[in-house]
Amino acid sequence: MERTLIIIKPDAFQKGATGKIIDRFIEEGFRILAMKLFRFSKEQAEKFYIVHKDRPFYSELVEFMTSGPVVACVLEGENAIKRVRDIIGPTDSEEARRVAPSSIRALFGTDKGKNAIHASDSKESADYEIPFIFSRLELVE
Ligand code: IDP
Repeated sequence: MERTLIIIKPDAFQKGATGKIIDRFIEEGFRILAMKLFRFSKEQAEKFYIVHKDRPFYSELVEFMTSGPVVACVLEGENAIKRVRDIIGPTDSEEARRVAPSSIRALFGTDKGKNAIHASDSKESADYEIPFIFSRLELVE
């Protein structure tokens, strides 16, 4: 069993896609261990995405992620990190519509930046991201 973090980004939350996205993960058999609606401060978003601090899109990413509320969930399942990454599709929503038309980014994303959803991309990321957003008390056992 593996745990991963997803964040429904401000674009998807704003267009009312939260329920459909969460439903998709339930249908795919994942167990929800935690869920939270909140809005990132600039400092929190900078720290959450610190691995990208030297990438050219870092400030754009931080600005986008602080532009409105988000919904974060911890999902549990076998091989959850890889399976969730497959379900969300490639980073660029346009590419997702070409190569993975039923993926979440294909269905709800706009482009490479506004791409509807975040998901941990490795065990190391999940181990950083889950406790960044949730305390132990907020995770059901
Ligand atoms: P990922 O979310 O698929 O793992 P990363 O390359 O880790 O993709 O980038 C993190 C996030 O940064 C993306 O989900 C997207 O929101 C944003 N991003 C990535 N590349 C670009 C870009 O070229 N322009 C603007 N935003 C980008």
